[in-house]
Amino acid sequence: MSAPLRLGLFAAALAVVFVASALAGGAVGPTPEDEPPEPAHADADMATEVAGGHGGAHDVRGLASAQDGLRLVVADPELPRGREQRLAFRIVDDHAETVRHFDVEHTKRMHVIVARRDLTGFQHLHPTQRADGAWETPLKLRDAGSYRLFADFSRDGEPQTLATDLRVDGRADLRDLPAPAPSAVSDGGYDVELAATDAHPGEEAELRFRISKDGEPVSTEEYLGAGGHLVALREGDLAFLHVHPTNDAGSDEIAFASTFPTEGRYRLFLQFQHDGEVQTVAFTQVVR
Ligand SMILES: [Cu+2]
Repeated sequence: MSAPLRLGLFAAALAVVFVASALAGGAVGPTPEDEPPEPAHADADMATEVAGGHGGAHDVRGLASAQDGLRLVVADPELPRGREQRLAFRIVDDHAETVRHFDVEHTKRMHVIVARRDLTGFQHLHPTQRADGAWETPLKLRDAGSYRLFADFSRDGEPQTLATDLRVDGRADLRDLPAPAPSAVSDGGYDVELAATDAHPGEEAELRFRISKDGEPVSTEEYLGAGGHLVALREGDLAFLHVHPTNDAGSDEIAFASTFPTEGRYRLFLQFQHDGEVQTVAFTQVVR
């Protein structure tokens, strides 16, 4: 296939994903905004646009701390090991003013994803906004090493994912990415199967997860306006893909449409809710 044709197909695929997410976003309906401060917790939601809303084939998200006139600034990127600390950050514009207004996306105005560089230690948090516009959340990083912090939000209808590094001093015991496997167990003991998919760069792939516990199918509860939440991070540079669910809650199967931008290995972090508890489970996906 010629390069321009490939690029064209990829752009078309992106456009389809973007339209689908825009429709789904509209269907979420009224959501609590300016919610009272709540304890941040690792939870799921969402799902949206793959690789950004600007339609460019090279518009992979989460690789930069500044983009489109916005910048992510962390007050103190050094955290103690294994001890909860308050992490504070702000989004500033190109006049160095703190941005205060954000769109509600997946029922929240700010989503934070944290993962260590070796794709362990995944956390999904919802920080609270202070009166001065800064965001803060308690954060505990269990192991030493370099972590990636993603701030995922939408402003004036433009989805953005900015990222920067956090570090925990000490000797990091880095792990290899686990080999692809058809099943995995969530942190709360749910069995999750991923239907085999052939994923190719720039082509939409369907990711179908089936959930059970003690051999019985489990229907997921709605969480942050969706049946489940999936983040895909690319091995190596931790490029960020926020993937959209294609079915609702209330089924033992959660399906997502995802367009992986390049070959490589990706770590998929699925979150779903059952019995009021958010579950997290991870899979390795090869794209070639
Ligand atoms: Cu979130």
